[in-house]
Amino acid sequence: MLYKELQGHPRTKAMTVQYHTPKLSSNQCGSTLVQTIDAPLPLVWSILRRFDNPQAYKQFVKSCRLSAGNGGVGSIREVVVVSGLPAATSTERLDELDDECHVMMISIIGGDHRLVNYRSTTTLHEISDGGNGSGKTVVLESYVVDVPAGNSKEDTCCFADMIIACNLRSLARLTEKMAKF
Ligand code: A8S
Repeated sequence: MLYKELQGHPRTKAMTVQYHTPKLSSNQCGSTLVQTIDAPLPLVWSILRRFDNPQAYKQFVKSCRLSAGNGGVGSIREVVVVSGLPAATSTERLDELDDECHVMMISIIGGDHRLVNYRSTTTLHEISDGGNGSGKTVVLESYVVDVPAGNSKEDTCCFADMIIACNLRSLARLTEKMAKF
């Protein structure tokens, strides 16, 4: 319902076409996830934009340190993931961070896991509150990734979707709690 409303919004429509219509080659898969958050966009952006601190809301991240840059575009982070996943580490680069349009793009460039050539784009969209400061935010996150040899597109996307959905729900829980204070 909210997403439908948003899609009708000209600016969001343009951003959806520009950022969330990935071109897939035959050995790739991808999808777009949506999360509505009952917290104002500036608050959600302040948490999301911290490339150096994904563990603020990503529950599968055990630790993270920057190996290049200071959190701006071109920075590289070394992520260690919690145990129990088919992965241990991930090396990720910040490709775009647009504080005006609220666009963040990340590439996974290495690490010990199966999501090769993973690239994601996350954008935030404000649902207007009529000026009383109680605005909501819609998060759109899309990604493209290579399908590993011996895996199906469905299984690969199902795995990535599960992680992203957890991340977005956790971002919602955190910022909704912060918004109450
Ligand atoms: C993100 C998105 C994803 C992260 C995946 C899909 C990952 O960090 C985890 C398990 C893996 O097998 C791959 O925005 C990788 O974080 C939790 C280590 C990359």
